[in-house]
Order: sequence, then C-alpha cells, then structure tokens
Amino acid sequence: MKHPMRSTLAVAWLLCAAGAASAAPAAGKPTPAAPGDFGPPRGEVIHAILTSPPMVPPPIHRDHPAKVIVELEVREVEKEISEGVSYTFWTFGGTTPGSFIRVRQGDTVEFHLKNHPDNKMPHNIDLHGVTGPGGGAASSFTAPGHESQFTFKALNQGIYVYHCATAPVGMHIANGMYGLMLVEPPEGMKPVDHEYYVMQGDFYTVGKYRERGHQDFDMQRAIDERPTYVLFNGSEGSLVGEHALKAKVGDEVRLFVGNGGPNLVSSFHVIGAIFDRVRYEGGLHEQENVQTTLIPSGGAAIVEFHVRVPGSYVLVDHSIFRAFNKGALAILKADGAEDKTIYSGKEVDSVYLGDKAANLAAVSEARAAEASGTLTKEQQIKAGQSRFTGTCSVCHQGNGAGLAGVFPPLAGSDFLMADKQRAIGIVLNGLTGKVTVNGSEFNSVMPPMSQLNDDELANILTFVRNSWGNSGDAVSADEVRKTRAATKRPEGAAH
Ligand code: HEC
Ligand SMILES: [Cu+2]
Repeated sequence: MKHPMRSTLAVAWLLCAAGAASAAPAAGKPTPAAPGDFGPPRGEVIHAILTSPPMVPPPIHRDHPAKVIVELEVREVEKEISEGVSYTFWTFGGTTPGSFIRVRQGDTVEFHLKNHPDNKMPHNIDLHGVTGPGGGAASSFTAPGHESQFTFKALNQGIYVYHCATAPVGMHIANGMYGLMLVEPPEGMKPVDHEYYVMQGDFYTVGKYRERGHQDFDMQRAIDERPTYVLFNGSEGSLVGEHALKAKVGDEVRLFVGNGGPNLVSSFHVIGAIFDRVRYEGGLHEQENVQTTLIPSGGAAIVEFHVRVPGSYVLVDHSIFRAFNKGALAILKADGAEDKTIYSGKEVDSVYLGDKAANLAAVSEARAAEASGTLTKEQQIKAGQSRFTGTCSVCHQGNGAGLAGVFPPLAGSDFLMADKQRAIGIVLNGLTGKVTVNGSEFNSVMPPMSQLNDDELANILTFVRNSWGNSGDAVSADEVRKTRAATKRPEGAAH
C-alpha cells in the first residue's frame, strides 16, 4: 500500500476550518432561533441503529427530540472492487459507502468516531448535516486506536453526505470514506414498501479496468479525474445477480442516492422507470416525473417510484460509458404479474445488462485455476461463455448463427477456424472490408474489442472455437498478450 505524506496530514483541512471559525458574528446582532431547534433532548437516551448498504435503518416514530448516540468505527479493509480485483478501502463501519445514520430533526447527536487499532491512517468526519465549522471535522481527528467525541443538534431535515476530511482529503474520499445521514422531519416520512441506500463513487487504480490482482490507489489519475471505476456501493458486483435490490409489482420504492465523488457528478437514472418524485439535492423541494436527476459530488437525492411491470430495472450513471465500461450499474429486480396493457414484455437483460446478467462463478473459477496453473480448456470455455453474453452475442447472436447478410456466423465458421492468430487479431482490432464466411460474402464493420483483458479474450475465443459444431485448441492469455503487443495503436489509445 502507498502512504501519503504523513507530515501534511490534516493540516490543510484544519486550517480551512479554523478560518471559518474566526469569522466572528457582527457585534450586538442577536442570532435568530434555529428552525429545527425543538429544545433540549427529552426521554430515554437512544443508541442509533446503523445499517450497511443497501439497507436503511427503520423509520423513527418519535414525537420529541432525543439524545441519540452514534458510534461509528473506521476500518481499513481489503475487498473486491471487481471480480478478481482487490482494493484497500478505508471505510466508515466496514463498508463503502459507510453505515447509514438516521436521526430526527431536533435530535441532539452525541457522535463517537473510533479508529480501529489495526488501521494505518488517522481519520475524521465531516457531516454535511452538521451546523458548525468543518461539520465535525475539526473535533474528530482520530489516530489509529483512538476515539473522538463531539455533539451536534440536527437542525435541518434532509439527506446529507458525510465523509472523511483528513489530508489528503481527496485520497480518503477516493478510498471509499463517505456515507449518508438522514435527518427525518418531526412528523416522519411517508411510509413506502422499500427503502434502499445506494451511493456512487469514482475509483482510481494503477491497473486498468478489471486488471486482476491487488490494485493500488493512483494519485495522478485522481488529480487528472480519470477514474478506472465508477461504482454504486463500492464494487462492480455489489448490486447485481443475487445481490440485486428487490421489489414486487405494485410496490413503491424509495432510494436514498448519494454521490461521494471525489470527482464526478452523477446523472442518476433508472432504466425503465420514471421517478414519481425526486427531492433533488436532498433539499425540501420535490420535482415530479423525472427521468434523470443530477447528483453533485458530495450531494444526495431521494427518489421515489412505483414498480408496475416485473423485470430488471437497471440503475446507471447516464454518463453511459461509466455504466458499461467502468461499472456504474446496479439492478432492481421486480417480481410479479405482467401487465401487458402497460408494457408488452421481453426482458431487458440482453440489451442493458451485458455480462452483468451472466453467472460470474465460472469466471472466478477460471481465474483461480489460472493463478494456480491448473486452468483447463473446459474452465476456459465456461468462463468465456459468460463474457460472450452481452459482448459478442449482440451481433453474432447467442447461438453464434449471426444474421444473414449482416453479421457473419461464428457457428461452423470456416473463416474463424482457419486461423487462430487472425481470430485473436480480429477481436482485438476489429475487422472491416469484404470477408467470405462459409461461401457467403459480408462487407461490414466489426468494432475493436480491445477493452477486454487478455484472459477474458482468450476465454471468449476458446468458447467460440469449441461451440456450435466448432472444435479447436484453447487460446491462451499469452497468445493474446503477444498479438496485442504487436499491434501499433495511436498515442493514447494503448490498451
Ligand atoms: C457490433 C457488432 C459485432 C460485435 C459486438 C462483434 N462482432 Fe464479430 N463481426 C461483426 C461483423 C460485422 C463482422 C464482419 C466484418 C466484415 O464484414 O469485415 C464480424 C466478424 C467476426 C469474425 C470473422 C468472421 C467469422 O464469422 O468468422 C470473428 C471471428 C468475430 N467477428 C468474432 C467476434 C467475437 C469473438 C466477438 C466478441 C468478443 C465479436 N465478434 C463481436 C460484428 C460484430
Ligand atoms: Cu480518512
């Protein structure tokens, strides 16, 4: 793991906070009463329930302001950011985004920030829902093995981001140190069928997208704002497959959607749904019938919609390369009866899910086998099949038959089987101009697929060369690597 310059830790941010504090109010002018100050806390002291994403703590049914104790522990943990790719996340509560905090407007919150003794870095917290310099940052600087405490009154209702603000601030946020705090209005929120917690973040690794193994944080990429990953809930797999959000037809769903950044603004969209209501920027105003809502870095929104037709709804950042090439994609799976009067049917999977719809177990198995030097052709075929879906199948079709006059067949293709080296080159670099496959001529364009990693491409071609009547030897990642290295590309287009 890389270490930041320890000597400058926290200095920049603390200076900032001190500057704000020294701006004294005009002498003699009384401070107007705060809107959400309902007096001193009453009743029993409450220990806040914190939840890991995508869960949200239960609604608060309380008619008075209380003293609420929040205990949040910072943990530096190694986790999977993508299949076969690990990353050292710095977290509030063990997850990225951090634990969800839910309090009532007017509550007095006694905040305890603990920094686990095994951690390497000091941390603190800036809660956007706090009124006061630094949002708590200046009072919560905590070394590993220590605990800080401060108290604030939750004056304003709304959905608020919190994040670490220890220098280098950008690095702490990029490593996953952000989360949401909901300050409920005194009367509570309208009940809905499901509440979920989703938060976007951008990540910067030394290796490229889906490059295997442990990946370090890349400071220069972060400064240049060129993320390797843009993710919901800190991992490509966090909200797909068995981890997809769930609902039933007829349900009303409320999503608390945050954006931790550190750099990007999110164009948050759910494919196939229209938001009935959006509390944009987390404020009090509502907009209705929204297709895409903008969520600033360090901001949040509350979106609500009804699920009326069963199937997969895809949550994306509609800056769409982020969804398909950097991971900003999550699924809400709705079960229930079809309503053909609203929508005639046909699953969205093949169009929008791409390889996220596939079972990744075969991919993990192949990766593990490759690492231990025991990879078999059968394992490559299975893993290749998962990646073929949504990558090649859009044109060559799921059964490899192609489309007469438009996309040549891969099934039983004499052209494909004649030259393995050429086939690797076609996938890496694309193909244009006349080709004759099984006696039929095609004259079209296949785009380059150089975004695929060496082993992904090797597995796909091994699958294709051993399916639908084809039979050939395996394609190795090494063969792909050599072909890639031998290809000249324009400056800046190097994959
Ligand atoms: C956007 C559509 C599209 C996608 C996606 C696509 N191809 Fe192609 N592919 C084509 C077209 C069109 C041609 C013929 C190009 C020409 O006419 O010069 C072709 C040709 C080929 C050929 C040589 C001809 C043959 O049928 O044997 C191979 C091999 C091939 N593609 C493999 C793949 C593989 C593997 C993938 C996925 C990694 C893939 N293609 C993804 C459109 C596509
Ligand atoms: Cu931190």
